[in-house]
Amino acid sequence: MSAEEQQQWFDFALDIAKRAGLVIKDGFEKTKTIEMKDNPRDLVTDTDKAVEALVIGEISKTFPDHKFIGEESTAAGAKCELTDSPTWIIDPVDGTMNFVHSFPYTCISLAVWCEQQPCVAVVHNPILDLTYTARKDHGAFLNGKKLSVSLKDDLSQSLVMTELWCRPDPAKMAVATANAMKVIKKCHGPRCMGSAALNMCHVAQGAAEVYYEIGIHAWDTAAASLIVREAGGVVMDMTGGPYDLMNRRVLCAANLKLAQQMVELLEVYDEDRD
Ligand code: LIP
Repeated sequence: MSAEEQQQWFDFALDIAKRAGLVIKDGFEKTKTIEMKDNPRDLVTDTDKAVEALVIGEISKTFPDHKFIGEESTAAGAKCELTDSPTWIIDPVDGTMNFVHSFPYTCISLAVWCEQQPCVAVVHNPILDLTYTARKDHGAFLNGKKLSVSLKDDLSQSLVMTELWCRPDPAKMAVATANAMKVIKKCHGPRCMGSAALNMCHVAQGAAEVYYEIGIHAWDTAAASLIVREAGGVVMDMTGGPYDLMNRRVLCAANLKLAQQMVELLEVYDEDRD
């Protein structure tokens, strides 16, 4: 990837994210057409589908050789495969449950990965007008203001973000519940807001110190993982191993000391890879 390509991809990503944001905002207060995917809490709306179609359609016109990994395309049967080619990884509406309830914590998450590394990221919440951006080696920003993670490195003084939802598998539910109980006792406060991408962006801006979750997908973290790292934070697997875009879990923190405290605290389980 050249510097010119990175700038071109970033400019295009920011523009299409803002255009997609208008579609999300238009649908936000309206009655939604809602379908259930894998379980009663895994939802998709007409807006999710319309946004992904808009984004892929526009990108394909400008970058016909680029590849895509999209939440709704994958749900419709498209292959979820990351190659060395420039790949746009799209969550058209992250926090769909929030969108369905008109709870203003929802966003489009858009990343470009090249040679299997993130190089451009945009996470845009059109309801609260919050636009998180990053280009590899160029820092992370919120509405154009440079971001830096929190300086706290003591878990007992940290806000820890995660999501609490009912896992149909009792063994997985037991792990998630045990983790939540341990975190509640050890941290300053837990926060569950319904969007992985925005949770990670709050770590990047220093509003929270940690986010972890098992059960997310590549499109949930593909953009925000770059935003956290460019803001000085760490992104890794919950086992302490390297971040794995496709393994359905993530741990991000303001610093390695906090991340290590979380690795020692948390149990993990495996999900089928994306
Ligand atoms: C959501 C994630 C969230 C997770 C939800 C859901 P979606 O993504 O952002 O972290 O807990 O189950 O996966 O489905 O709204 O794009």
